[in-house]
Amino acid sequence: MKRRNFLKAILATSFTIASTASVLTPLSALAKVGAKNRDDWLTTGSHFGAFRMKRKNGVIDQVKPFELDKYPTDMINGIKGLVYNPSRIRYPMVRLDFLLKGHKSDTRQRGDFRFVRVTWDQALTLFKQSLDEIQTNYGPSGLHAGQTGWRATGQLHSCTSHMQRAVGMHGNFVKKIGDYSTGAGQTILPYVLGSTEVYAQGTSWPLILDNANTIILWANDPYKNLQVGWNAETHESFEYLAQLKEKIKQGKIRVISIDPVATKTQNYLGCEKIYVNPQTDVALMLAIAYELYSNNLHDKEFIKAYSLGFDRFVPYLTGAEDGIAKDVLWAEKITGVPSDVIKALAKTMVSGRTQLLMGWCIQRQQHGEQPYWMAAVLATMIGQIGLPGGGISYGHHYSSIGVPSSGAAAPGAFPRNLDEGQTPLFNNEDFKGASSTIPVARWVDAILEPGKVIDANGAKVTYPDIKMMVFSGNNPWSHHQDRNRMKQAFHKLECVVSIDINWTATCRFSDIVLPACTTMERNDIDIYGSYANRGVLAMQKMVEPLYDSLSDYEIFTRFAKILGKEKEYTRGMSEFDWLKKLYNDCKADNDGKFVMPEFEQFWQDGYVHFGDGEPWTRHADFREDPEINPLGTPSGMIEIHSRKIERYQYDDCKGHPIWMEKKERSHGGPGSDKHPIWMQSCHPNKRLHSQMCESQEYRQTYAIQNREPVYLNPEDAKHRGIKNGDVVRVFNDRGQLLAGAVVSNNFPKGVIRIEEGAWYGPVGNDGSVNGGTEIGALCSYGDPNTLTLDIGSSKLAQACSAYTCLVDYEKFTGKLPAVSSFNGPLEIGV
Ligand SMILES: Nc1nc2c(c(=O)[nH]1)N[C@H]1C(S)=C(S)[C@@H](COP(=O)(O)OP(=O)(O)OC[C@H]3O[C@@H](n4cnc5c(=O)[nH]c(N)nc54)[C@H](O)[C@@H]3O)O[C@H]1N2
Ligand SMILES: Nc1nc2c(c(=O)[nH]1)N[C@H]1C(S)=C(S)[C@@H](COP(=O)(O)OP(=O)(O)OC[C@H]3O[C@@H](n4cnc5c(=O)[nH]c(N)nc54)[C@H](O)[C@@H]3O)O[C@H]1N2
Ligand SMILES: [Mo]
Repeated sequence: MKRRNFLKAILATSFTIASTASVLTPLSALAKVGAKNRDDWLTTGSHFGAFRMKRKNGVIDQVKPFELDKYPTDMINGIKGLVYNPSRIRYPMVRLDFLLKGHKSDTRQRGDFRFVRVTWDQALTLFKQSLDEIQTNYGPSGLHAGQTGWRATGQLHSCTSHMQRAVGMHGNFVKKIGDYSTGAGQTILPYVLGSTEVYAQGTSWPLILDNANTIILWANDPYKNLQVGWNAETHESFEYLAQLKEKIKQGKIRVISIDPVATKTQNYLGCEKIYVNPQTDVALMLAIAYELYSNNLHDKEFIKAYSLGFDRFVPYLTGAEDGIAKDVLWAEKITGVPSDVIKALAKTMVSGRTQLLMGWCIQRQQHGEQPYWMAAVLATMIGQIGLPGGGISYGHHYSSIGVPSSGAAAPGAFPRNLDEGQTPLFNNEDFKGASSTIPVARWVDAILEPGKVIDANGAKVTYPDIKMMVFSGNNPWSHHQDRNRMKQAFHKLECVVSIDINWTATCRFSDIVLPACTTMERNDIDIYGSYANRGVLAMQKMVEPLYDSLSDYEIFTRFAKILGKEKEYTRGMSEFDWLKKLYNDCKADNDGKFVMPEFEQFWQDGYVHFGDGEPWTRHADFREDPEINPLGTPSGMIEIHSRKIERYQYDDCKGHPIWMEKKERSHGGPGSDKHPIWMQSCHPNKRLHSQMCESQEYRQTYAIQNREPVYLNPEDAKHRGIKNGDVVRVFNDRGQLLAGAVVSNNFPKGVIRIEEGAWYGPVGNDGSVNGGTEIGALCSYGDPNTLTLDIGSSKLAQACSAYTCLVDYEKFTGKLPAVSSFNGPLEIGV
């Protein structure tokens, strides 16, 4: 059938389901799509680190870590599977009913996985027509294309930028503020310490190792989480963790990890551990503060010289205000930490130099602002902020923070926004009274309750009436909370577009799906070592894009052409023109400071090294002179009490940090009589969120009966008749999933872990893929966000609260459905 008659014909024909997912093309058949023969080692980079790769017969054959990477992650073994796997999107595809009825389609069919193959031209034209329809009927408040996520590394092809620039050339759209990672933390800390802190470079590891007597790892698992980075990761932090391990062994540094579970870092370092009941850290911090205060161990000089509002906080601490002293006995009941342990911990913190290293997990829960604020109060009372090896950090588990930066200028990126003077086709800025920016994790709320006014960070946000969403470089059907609520919201959307490499659940619940290629199928450059900024890395194409996939640059160049704006989009430059420009701009910025060869030489070498950086202490300048170097807070001081926040008059974020009960909490908290188990959905040890779940062979290194592992406490599991390797049904009133049991002493009673990023694979009661549309459908693989709670952290940050989540579980005894997550759609033939 001629392609141009395709759409007409499709409207006239009845459909049969041709086959479930196409069979994976054997590697040998892919050989013919290989790039021109260059079978020497090529260089590329990824969130997982930099690699050298070698082809054989046009197929990626060997992958080895970059020479400078002394601590490569095990995930290197999953890299090849990112390119070759059955989840790859092969062609542009359109959901069957959307192809038939466009914006009047039956949106309840979304998720039934029936898609039709179309040409790139057809897909991009449909995409543009949908945008036309939305802009015409609703204006920019009807379109949300503002979500971001862990798009692949690379300064040129960074896919979300491409999508937003191109869609922005068509018209304006709703955007987001904040992120899922640190939503609560990055909102509260500017009030307290004057910057987000979470994304700031921290005190250098060498200074911490030389000066700290005690390191507190609070909700922090760096040994797991430093395997990946925002840019190509160098893994230098692992050298410092190795030194730390040695120092612990020699008795030179004490490391105390405060965490409900035994973490990978604890097991690696062999450090001390304090178990705390989930979500109760603020109570523990308050009791430490009470100990310090009542024993006169707090640093009164420092508090006076560098902070504001301690006097407003003390009446709450002592109970003068509410009749409850936040003492160790009070905290013991809530936290499960024995009073003598709290007392000893308080004493330890003020004897010698103490470095607090906070993880991010405890602010991804209801009232997640509070532990971050209270930790800053504690650090202020200890009085070592601004000293090497003392004070507080909120980032040493992330992207090389703490590794001294080279100080070089990093290469810039392809522009996300329109160039100066460019205007969109639909030049309309009328959001009809709704907000044009909404808190990142509240978009599902907005779809469900358009027009609703909420509080957010001292302002009012009016939810726009979102009718269309475009996703690129993020996977909301992995990262967002409460799948069944998302299904309800998606029923209300007229059109959803996804640009991705793989058939993620987000694509499954979309109408137009566009295949992007991986970084191994295009040329790019990246910063080597996020915060370390160790150099510039060439990302050299290994193979041509598989199937019909294209680079994000090419996808949106073609799209811009349909808009009549190709030149505006590309500035008339090719992929290599851009790479040269980004490189040469960086070279000019570093002129006279860092030597960079000509582009051609760099491309041949694959790398430019900037050298090591200088050790540095966070907040040292503030400590040195708080008047000349004030913090960015309203007062320039550390704000233990914030007048600004107090003036907002929020019931869930007051003028100073307080302990508040959670909506759901295990260990005797609300909801625990019905669903007694706390589910933590921590970041995966062998993935980056949902990325690499598709890497088939590698997934088998951890999957249990093809399912995502659920980590269980031995006693709890035994009580439920469950042993290692069983399939378990985990459930609450929001949803249900299957997962494979791993019984482990690392997990205490009342706590389970299912790592986020496990691919959602809903099935109907009969096990069918189509049945995945049902509200309450069973997830066949084990996506924890089938169960999580979708509420804002508080009126302040309105951030993701995924860790406020109770569940129960049982041995699964029904007929085991096949996993529906990985094989792509049911392709409809005509
Ligand atoms: N329950 C629970 N939920 C969580 C969390 C949690 O701890 N618990 N953590 C939250 C946090 S901190 C985060 S950061 C988010 C992460 O959420 P996301 O950033 O959405 O997660 P990823 O799985 O990395 O999604 C990236 C998507 O981009 C696609 N992609 C990668 N490279 C390219 C490319 O070159 N082109 C195109 N077009 N697409 C590409 C990938 O295939 C993938 O589908 O999850 C959040 N959700
Ligand atoms: N391998 C790998 N590394 C990653 C990522 C990945 O996907 N894979 N993602 C990256 C991203 S985007 C982010 S945002 C960071 C996430 O960084 P974090 O959010 O810090 O990481 P998590 O591992 O989810 O959680 C850290 C620790 O917090 C503990 N914890 C959870 N709840 C509580 C609590 O109530 N109290 C206490 N005391 N402890 C608690 C957990 O048990 C866990 O050991 O990781 C980054 N690094
Ligand atoms: Mo994150």
